[in-house]
Amino acid sequence: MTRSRALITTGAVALAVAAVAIGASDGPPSATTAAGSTARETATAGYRLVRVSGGLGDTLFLTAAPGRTTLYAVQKSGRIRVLRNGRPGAVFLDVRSQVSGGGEQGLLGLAFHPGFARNRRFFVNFTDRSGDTRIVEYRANARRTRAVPSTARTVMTIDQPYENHNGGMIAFGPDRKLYIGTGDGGSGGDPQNRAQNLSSPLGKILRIDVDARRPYAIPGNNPFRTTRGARAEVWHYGLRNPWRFSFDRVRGDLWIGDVGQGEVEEVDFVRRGAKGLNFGWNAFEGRRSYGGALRAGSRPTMPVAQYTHAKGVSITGGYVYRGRSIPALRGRYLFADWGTGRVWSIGAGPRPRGLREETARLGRTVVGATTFGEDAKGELYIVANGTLYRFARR
Ligand SMILES: [Ca+2]
Ligand SMILES: [Ca+2]
Repeated sequence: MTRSRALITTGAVALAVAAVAIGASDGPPSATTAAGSTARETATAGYRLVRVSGGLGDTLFLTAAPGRTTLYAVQKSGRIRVLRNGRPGAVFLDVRSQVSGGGEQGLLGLAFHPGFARNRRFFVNFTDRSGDTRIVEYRANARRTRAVPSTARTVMTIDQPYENHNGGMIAFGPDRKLYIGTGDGGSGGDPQNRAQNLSSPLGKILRIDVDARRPYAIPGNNPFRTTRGARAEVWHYGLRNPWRFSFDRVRGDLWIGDVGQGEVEEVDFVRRGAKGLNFGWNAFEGRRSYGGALRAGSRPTMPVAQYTHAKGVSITGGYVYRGRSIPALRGRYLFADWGTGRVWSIGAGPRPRGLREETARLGRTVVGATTFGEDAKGELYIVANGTLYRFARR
């Protein structure tokens, strides 16, 4: 059975990210798992998850604009809403008429330019009516309360061979370049071996410069810029469907949650500035051999953490906690499983270590966790089944 991340809208707003059996029945898992408590884990440690509000509908990303306290909720069906007291308020952007709405399709990503306060630029990632990936730039109005539709400018279009595995994360790195996570294109098992093929933009993390030239320039130090037959945008490769990556706001390291095929969910780690890494898919699923051929002459970078489908279904990568309110979580990368709602953390640093499950300490699971969110102060949130939670001191 093949599994992938799917985003399934049921009814008007309910969102589910399903373990999909491709070619079989698609749907959310029928059972949830209770908090993964063990004898060593107690609820006495100093943090918990506080429910902030419900009503976030099909929100699958949450972020703040640089220097602003406002949180923005990205909704799969095509709108970005400004959160007011944790609830969706004013519409910042509406591209509902432009997006496709299949299981893993829709409005999938948002990145504010680091200079947003001055230049009002931001970028979105969505699948268009043809099912292809589009990165589009907009500018906000002078008060920065909503996008100006007439400023839309397509930065990049990526043909999608299948409906699933569209990646979707976009984020500016500490180097002010725009990073774009693409899935392997879809189906199951990466049948055309795109993730290991540098001539395909799929199964990659791409890196572009949106300041030097329009629509974008290739940064001079991209690793495959002069490699024959390679897409010059490629920064890392060998990914299956990176459902959320993030940069450690203190160290600048890159963390990737890569959704597994049928058995293994993984966390990948890249020290700041390292480039051209091959994360192994589809030769490896996690640390297990999967059977595909590695790109000739390359070596795989193995995950720094993984778990099997005994404990989860589909990883949702998070952030390194760099907020002030929870000392016990400071400097730890948090991630969750969409299907079972378990939460884990691992210590950030030059060599990540100390993987531990946090579910029991948090006192609850977060089944349906579509995304983490990091606010301007580095405090962290989770959105699960349309409900917003905040990590808080106990
Ligand atoms: Ca696809
Ligand atoms: Ca891998």
